[in-house]
Amino acid sequence: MEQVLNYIQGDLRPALGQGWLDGHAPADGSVFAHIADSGAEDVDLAVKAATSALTGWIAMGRQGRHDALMHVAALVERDLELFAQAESRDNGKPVSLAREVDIPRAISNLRFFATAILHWSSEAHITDDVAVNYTDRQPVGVVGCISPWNLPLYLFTWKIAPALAAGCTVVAKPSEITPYTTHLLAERCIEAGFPPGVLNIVQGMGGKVGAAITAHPGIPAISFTGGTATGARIATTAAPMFKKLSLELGGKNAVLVFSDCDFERMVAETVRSSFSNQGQICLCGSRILVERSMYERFRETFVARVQKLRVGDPADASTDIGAVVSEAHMQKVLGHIELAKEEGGRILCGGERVELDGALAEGWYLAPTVIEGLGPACRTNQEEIFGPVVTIQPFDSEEEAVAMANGTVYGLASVVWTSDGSRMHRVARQLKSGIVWVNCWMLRDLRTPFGGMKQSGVGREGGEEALRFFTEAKNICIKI
Ligand code: TXE
Repeated sequence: MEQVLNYIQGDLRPALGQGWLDGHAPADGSVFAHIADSGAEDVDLAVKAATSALTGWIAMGRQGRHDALMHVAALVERDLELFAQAESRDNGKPVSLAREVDIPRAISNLRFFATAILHWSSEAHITDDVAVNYTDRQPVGVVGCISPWNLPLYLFTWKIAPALAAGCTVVAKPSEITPYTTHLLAERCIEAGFPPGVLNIVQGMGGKVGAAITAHPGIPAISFTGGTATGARIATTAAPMFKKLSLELGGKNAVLVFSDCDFERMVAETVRSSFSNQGQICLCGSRILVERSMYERFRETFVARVQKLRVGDPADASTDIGAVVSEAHMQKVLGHIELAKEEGGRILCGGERVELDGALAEGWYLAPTVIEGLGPACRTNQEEIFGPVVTIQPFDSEEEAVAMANGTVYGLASVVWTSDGSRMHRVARQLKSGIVWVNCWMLRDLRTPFGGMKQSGVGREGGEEALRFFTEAKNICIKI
């Protein structure tokens, strides 16, 4: 049995309490690893290590931190195939996706922020002939980074890279459901001679490790990605302690399809935005709104394409849809499909578990599911499902489409398909979401602000936004 250990003060070690959790392979339901089941005492050890490493890490300067991060990135790139296989086994995603998206983007995150810190500068404000003000941005200190299971190494590095580049030291917690590649990362940090204590990874349950990070008085800032309910719990603990908080939470993203769009491109991308990573990306479009004049054509073409997607072994290069992340999550998604039926939804395709043969018979597979016949206010169109399930709804006017898109408690991302240049801007500006993609999806530039409105989150990640989050701005005013 493989072991997923804590990485504290530069060493790999089991939890102080010696407890272990099971690590499952969604492809076949087997247990392949034991994960350190850590607690508050392990977090405390990690905070002590991070606190003593802080001064030395800052003293290494931007160039030193850049070099250290680039070294780790190079080792991950050297072992890209190993990381991709491991991510696929732990998460159930097709290995092709891990190879083409997850791991390359994790490497890009490390390199992007390692380089960004070299170019980053701060402001000066000249107060007439009276004074000079300049903004000094110093690292916040020891920060907590808590990440989810859907894009394990990708979202983990999205947080730790800017924190480390900015000069913070880190106590990080990956999801207990998909921790394996962070263990591999820790091994690469050791190989690279990364300074001990600068990055600490504490494995284990959210309610224990995550809660201990959130409540620890030695951690003044928390960056979290995960469910909205967990985000609310973290905010409840952190707010009275006046911690800085960055929360990237759930979504119920709308795709607005206008009849003047490029139909072929739109359908191909909408299949992708619906079902990539088994629909387990916070940016997936789960409510597809289609202008009525194109609705029938869209439905026929879209459903036919979705039915062609191959659900199968994540290790197989021809697989489009792998396994969902856990049995509990599969049951949750199936529960949402039952609810949709009770609400009067018609299942146009999918709607059930897929049972594969042989060694994969116990795996957690779901058929990509398209549902129609539900209004915007029902629970199916309001609650995040986070699986391979989308609804389609017709609309009659631009105003109605915008109102439907904005009509949930979430506001993470939206997608607009149109060829009308004026409409692109008009609609994009009215949508209440932190990200609007026009005629594309998941096209990412790491310099752009990333995050959600309403219950999709607080704060922004990405580029300078992330570097600002991990630093405290101090204005220094000098009288001339
Ligand atoms: O998230 P959780 P899960 C959404 C999606 C999904 C739901 C649950 O709707 O179905 O969240 O997913 C840690 N204090 N998203 O179970 O529980 C936990 O261990 C501190 C959206 O993964 O929020 C993990 O490391 N931390 C999303 C991380 O929080 C706690 C991506 C996320 O876990 C904690 C994934 C606590 N009390 C899921 N409880 C997105 N927006 O990208 C748990 N954790």
